[in-house]
Amino acid sequence: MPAPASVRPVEGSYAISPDTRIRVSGSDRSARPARRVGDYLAGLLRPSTAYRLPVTTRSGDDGIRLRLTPDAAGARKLGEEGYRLKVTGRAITLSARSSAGLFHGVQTLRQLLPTSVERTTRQAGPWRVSRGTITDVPRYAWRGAMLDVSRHFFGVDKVKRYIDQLALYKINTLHLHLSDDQGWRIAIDSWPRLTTYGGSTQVGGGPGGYYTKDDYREIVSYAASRELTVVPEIDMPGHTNAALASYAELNCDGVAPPLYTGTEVGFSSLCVPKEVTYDFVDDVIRELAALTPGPYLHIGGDEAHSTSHEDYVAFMDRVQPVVAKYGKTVVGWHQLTGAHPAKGAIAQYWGTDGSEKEVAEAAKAGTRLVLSPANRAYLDMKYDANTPLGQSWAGYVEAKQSYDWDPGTYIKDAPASSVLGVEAPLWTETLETSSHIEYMAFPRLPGIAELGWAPASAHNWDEYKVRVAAQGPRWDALGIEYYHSPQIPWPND
Ligand code: TNX
Repeated sequence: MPAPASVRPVEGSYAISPDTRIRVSGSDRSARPARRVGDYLAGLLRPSTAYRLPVTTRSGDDGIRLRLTPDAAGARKLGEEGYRLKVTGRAITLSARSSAGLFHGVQTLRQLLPTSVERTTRQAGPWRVSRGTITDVPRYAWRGAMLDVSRHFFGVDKVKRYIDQLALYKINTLHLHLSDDQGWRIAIDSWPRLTTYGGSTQVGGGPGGYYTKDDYREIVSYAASRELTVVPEIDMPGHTNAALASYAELNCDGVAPPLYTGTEVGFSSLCVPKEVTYDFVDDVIRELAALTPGPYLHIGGDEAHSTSHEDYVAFMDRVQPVVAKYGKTVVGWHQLTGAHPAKGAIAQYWGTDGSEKEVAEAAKAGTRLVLSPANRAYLDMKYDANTPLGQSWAGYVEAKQSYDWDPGTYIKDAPASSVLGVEAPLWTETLETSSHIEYMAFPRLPGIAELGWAPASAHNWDEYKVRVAAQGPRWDALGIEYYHSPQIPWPND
């Protein structure tokens, strides 16, 4: 899970034993990326197997071999993130062109082992892996998950926990919704009140919180260690009450509104005609870009109901070049396509039927699309009327509804080549803890991950539901409290 592109099974198995070594190829320096993945794999396997599993650069034809082969004949087709996993009676050989490919291959290897491998105490084994060859490449380059840390704040450890869960299903993009009406969550040195005041509460009036720059760097580097790129979002010009409350001069009337702890949307706007607005935006984007090794910066742009259309267009015309000036590619919610998306911009679609003409037109003109249809990919939608958490404005989204659509043909009249990938957003108006996150994300998240990774030809609900069911015991072992969807034949239910 997600379904691999190609699997060729062979009779028999390889058994990981107390003597197994993890061999990483290459001389010291060139072996470094493979060694990182080797260390990560050893860290996963040691607690439950209680084997030593030394990671070594000494070559050999046995053990678990991680090979970085960027230029090998035949490796080309593995692309940036693909891998080949070959299991014989004597060795497990994982090859890829990049550490990302090796890392994704390790996630596959994990799933080939008994679910008890996920436990953190010593388990019985044996640790057998079926023989055969898996050759696997993703369908899409952007396989994302978004976490809204504004409506409720989630600290570094909770974000890391979610990152580990995303990595299981080869998600490679973590979009953090860092600002909204209810809270500003990332320290900006030139506008300190954004966090000290604007970050001091959340939905329901709790204490909120924010990331210092060091906290944020820690998230970015942890994500990188799991081969995820962080895409930071500052939502503008709407969804800005926390900023407007922190600095009176950002308001057209010069009066700071109170902090906001409710869940209405669409009532706030930066002041488009004021010059100070662009000083503010420039400072925020400059500081955020400096914290961002990835290529993307998300500027929001949704639900700007308190900004006139004319102002919205003027604002986006001025702000997109600022993102480019600081070396980043613009991402915006799909309302950006109603303005003038910059060359190379990415629009994130969150509608519910793919019929918006301006989205298709922008796609034809070169805007790339990330698909997050709210009635499919929104992890904060209730599963059914009885779901205790979440919202239902886009309807109920059960597991099948979430999985059963095709990103390649979803937006009417958009070229399939404009689709960069998929993303599962998790808005947190009603969510406060890691268990809340997990209950909403599982089992839907792996379904969206599969739409992003598996070839379209593998798409089949009846087969998918059996494969996702098999993940349940793994989630139990990992301490993930998932929703036991009645549509899925869980083995333990
Ligand atoms: C719509 S989706 C929003 C968010 C809410 C979400 C709740 C989008 C771009 N805007 O502000 O949190 O619905 O489901």
